[in-house]
Amino acid sequence: MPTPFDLPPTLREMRNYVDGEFVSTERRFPDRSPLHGQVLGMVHEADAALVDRAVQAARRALEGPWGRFSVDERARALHRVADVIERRFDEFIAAEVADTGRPLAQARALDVYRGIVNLRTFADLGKLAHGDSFETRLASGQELLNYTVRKPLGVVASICPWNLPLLSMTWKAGPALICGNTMVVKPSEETPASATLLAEAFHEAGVPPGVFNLVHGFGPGSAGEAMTRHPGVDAVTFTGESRTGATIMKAVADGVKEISFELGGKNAAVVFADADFDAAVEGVIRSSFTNAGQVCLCSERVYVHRSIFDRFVAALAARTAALKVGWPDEDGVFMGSLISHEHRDKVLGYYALAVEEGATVVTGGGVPHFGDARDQGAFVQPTIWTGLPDDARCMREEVFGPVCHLSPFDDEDEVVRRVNDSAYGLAACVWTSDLSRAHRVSRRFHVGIVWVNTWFSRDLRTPFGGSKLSGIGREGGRYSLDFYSETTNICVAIQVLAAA
Ligand code: NAD
Ligand code: 6OD
Repeated sequence: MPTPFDLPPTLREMRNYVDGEFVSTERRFPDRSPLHGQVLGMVHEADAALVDRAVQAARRALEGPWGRFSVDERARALHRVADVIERRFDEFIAAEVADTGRPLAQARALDVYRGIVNLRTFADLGKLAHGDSFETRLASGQELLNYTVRKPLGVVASICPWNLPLLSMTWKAGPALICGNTMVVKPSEETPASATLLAEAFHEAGVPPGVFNLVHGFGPGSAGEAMTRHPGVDAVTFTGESRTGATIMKAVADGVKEISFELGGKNAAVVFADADFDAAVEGVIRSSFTNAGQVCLCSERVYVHRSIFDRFVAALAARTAALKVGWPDEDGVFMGSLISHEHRDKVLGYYALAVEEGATVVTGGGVPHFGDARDQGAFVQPTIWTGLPDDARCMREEVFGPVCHLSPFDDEDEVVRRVNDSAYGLAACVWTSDLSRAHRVSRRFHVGIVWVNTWFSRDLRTPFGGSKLSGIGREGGRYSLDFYSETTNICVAIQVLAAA
């Protein structure tokens, strides 16, 4: 068996990064491996006083050097950070894999790669941000020129989840910083490692102190809550569970802060009878089981046309049972562990609940037994259910594990209604070879993102986000630039009229 993954020695103590310095604290918590349950390193928890120092440093940087940088200078700084990540690629991979237990190949192709691409994309897009201008003639004859200017929102608090740690942090830091904001960033308590390396990358790239501050800790009663309640924070960008979003919304209400929320999902995939069968099977494998189902965009509800239902269930089950689960560096491994043993208990709780609710477990439904050290890891089997009614809890609540339920459907109106019958509204997938149908049903789904005959990849200039419990607002491309900017309209009289 290969050696269980550990953090690089430099990450045995993970400190906060405030005002350009790495800051130790008295209070520390362990970062545990989901692969073997042992402590990987100690994390220095920020208290409210350190969060306050971070917010004040961010405010000084906003009014100081960063505030005076041109957009070109900010873009160059972000490119330098991306260069450092590229140079230290293997350390970032090691950090991401040790914290999450995911396959090395995924960390390479998705997590760390997107960390670099996010920063570069927004560095370049920021230079294209522009405003509006309107010329107006009033009934009085008065002519006006209106034009808008973009300014930073100010100090942005960014609270991130554990499922795609580096991707989420850079997805927010790229646009926030290119728009001239400064930041206080909190990674999930489950994934402090790549965040600590990201702070090192900002330091090494020579980004001025206070522009990017990192605080470690938890939510309630810890750094997360202190960030949302701090009066010096101007905006909060949060990705995580819908329930946490509701708590944060209440915390920021008194300060009437700007918010952007990317929250949970209970996404559907719809397979029509005319779909390319094999492509749809592979597509559902990817959309249901990538990252062990711990992607907000994963399909947990799959609706398959009745005429191909039995064949599809059999094909998907055979493919699923053959998926390799194991250590991050095993040949051909598709799925690593879940994020933690606690999360495994939650997922296994849903596996048991589904059976109580009357599901047929087509494949999986438990933990794999390896008979070696992998039995210490937070692994679960990829799982397929059938037979649940649409109102079962397992059909309505986000499991956030490698599981999907397959239901048959008979016609288009019915399936659109069932897809939309959800408290969430993040994403959907459609598998069909009928182009008209693809366009027709896609626009009827109450979600922020629809993929047709594919899943996950998209152009980063497009809007990303969800409706209903899945979030508020859109990020991506100009949508991010708009969220992270304060827009002022300036209205100028072309002629100064006495009575105007
Ligand atoms: P979570 O809500 O438990 O935690 C997210 C972050 O919020 C963590 O950093 C946590 O410490 C912090 N936090 C928790 N309580 C807080 C509080 N009261 N005040 C301030 N901060 C607080 O989410 P998670 O378990 O880390 O992530 C998984 C969830 O995130 C899933 O529901 C998933 O669907 C969702 N998610 C959504 C998207 C999206 O783009 N829509 C992307 C990734 C993850
Ligand atoms: O692809 C992205 O840009 C993105 N923010 C993905 C988030 C996935 C959620 O788990």
